[in-house]
Amino acid sequence: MKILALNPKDFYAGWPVQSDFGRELYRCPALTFPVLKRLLPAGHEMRLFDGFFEPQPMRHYLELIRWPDLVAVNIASAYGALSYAIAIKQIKRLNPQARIIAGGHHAYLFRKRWLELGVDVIATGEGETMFHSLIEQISGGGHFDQVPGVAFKSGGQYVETAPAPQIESLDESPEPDLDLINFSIYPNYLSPGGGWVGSLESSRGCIFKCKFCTTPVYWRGTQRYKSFGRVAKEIEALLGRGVRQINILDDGFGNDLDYTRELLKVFARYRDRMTWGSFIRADSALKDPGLIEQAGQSGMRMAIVGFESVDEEVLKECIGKGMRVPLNLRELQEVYHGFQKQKILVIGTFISGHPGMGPTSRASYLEARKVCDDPRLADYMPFPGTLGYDKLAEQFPIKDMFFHDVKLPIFPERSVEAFRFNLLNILDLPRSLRLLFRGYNYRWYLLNSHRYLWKKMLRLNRRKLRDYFMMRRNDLSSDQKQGLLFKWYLDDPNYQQWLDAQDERVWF
Ligand code: B12
Ligand code: SF4
Repeated sequence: MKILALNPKDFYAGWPVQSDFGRELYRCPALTFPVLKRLLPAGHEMRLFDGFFEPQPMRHYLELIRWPDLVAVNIASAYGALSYAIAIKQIKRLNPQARIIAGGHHAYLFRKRWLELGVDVIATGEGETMFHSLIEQISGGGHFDQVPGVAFKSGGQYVETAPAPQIESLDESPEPDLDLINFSIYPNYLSPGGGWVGSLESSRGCIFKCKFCTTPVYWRGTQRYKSFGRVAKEIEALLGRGVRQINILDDGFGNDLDYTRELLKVFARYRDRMTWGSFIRADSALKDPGLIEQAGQSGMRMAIVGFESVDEEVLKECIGKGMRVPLNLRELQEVYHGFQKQKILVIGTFISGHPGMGPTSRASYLEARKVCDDPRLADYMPFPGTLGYDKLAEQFPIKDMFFHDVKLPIFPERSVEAFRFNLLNILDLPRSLRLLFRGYNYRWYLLNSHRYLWKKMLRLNRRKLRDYFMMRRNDLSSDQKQGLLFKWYLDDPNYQQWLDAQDERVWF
């Protein structure tokens, strides 16, 4: 079979700021399909197209989606859901024989909805223990009910097989097939001298149970690790491909401090040939302040720190963050200075909009700015199936979370705080100047995020303006606005004809 692994183009790109703008900040290849490719039975071919980052003209894209017998997608987030839904409809129109399979956090949480939108089979968890037999069944015309960990429709009925077992150690996951990745679309941005960004998964899952997070649900509360030998082997393979920056993919990086210290020793062996970045919880750095120095000396140049809030009560009650050490603003500032000393760029992520949290104001922005180089605010996004959802949904009406745009309030009484906060961030000139003169990684990050932001903002068209003004209307609820977007993009034959007739470049 010919299999196309696909990240679709941005068919719906919110305006003026794209909701999944955050993806540019951590630009790197996902390892989903490089891992799955290793699990293919013999005789099948897989190609990967990363439409998030690869600037292919529409004509090539349309040829590409006519090519496969099977399209595989990883649907991660509500921000991208509409673009994925448009892509799925387009594949069904232009290549009706192709089957579509999907996995990932969002596909798992909304499996029934995705099946209604045209996906044929949903993988409900780990690919390592089911992908091989899924491909065998599809190519042999067999039945999906023989495959563990899938959801599909049979005779109009929804069917879900028993969950696929999880591998015990992450060393059992095959080494990613790097041939699948077009590294040239991920340029190294943490150090001068060129080269590419590569990705490394040293652990999978997370032991914490934050109320909003999909990770503990998707990975069933587990966190599994790779051995240090395996990590070193993957680093060497990446360096051999011209990679000079490694982005760690772990959701739970730093959770096991003993493991992390040893891992940093492995990274240190390669510090002359690579820099690296990672997500990390604020309390990991607080618990072991020596960790930041060790990380800096092993080549760390970027940390995305999940602060969520600097208020301990909010963290406990609204987010369920389960901090291992009490935190206060002064200590967090010290952690930030520790990162600064090591020339590690700190992107701080915060959350707003939960009904128990106060409104996020300009003062909150200024406070957030004290603990990081670049504060980013995201909406509190309660997905059905996550640990805090049911209780919250009993107390408050929540908008349909299948899709999200930062301009749509999730709870009726809230406003679009994240949208405003991130605009403040963009307009914050002193912050930009500080970044500009601090060092290569800071400067590149600043210039690249502005380049991406303005590029997307200037790509204005009639459709984007229509969406924007519709979303500003006060007489419609978030669900009604969302409904209109879906109608305009999924049910309008004029839009579909226009899309299928495109030839060269399209300004999404
Ligand atoms: C790399 C990455 C990205 C890259 C994607 C790169 C690319 N070119 O595809 C970039 C930076 C672009 C990105 C963007 C975003 N991301 Co992201 N991303 C990741 C990250 C760090 C790694 C993914 C990965 O490679 N994992 C390793 C592989 C091996 O694991 P996997 O993908 O889970 O795949 C396994 C199984 O899930 C399963 N599987 C998955 N898909 C499929 C499909 C099929 C067909 C099958 C059979 C099996 C299968 O099999 C695989 C092997 O077991 C994950 C976190 C994580 N640790 O996974 C977040 C994550 C997926 N991202 C997330 C988010 C929120 C986003 C953004 C919204 C961020 C933002 N604010 O902009 C955007 C959304 C983009 C969009 N439009 O959808 C969340 C999603 C959860 C959620 N909804 O809350 C995650 C889980 C991080 C988190 N914990 O918050 N991301
Ligand atoms: S620490 Fe991070 S990955 Fe782990 S449950 Fe909380 S938000 Fe999710």
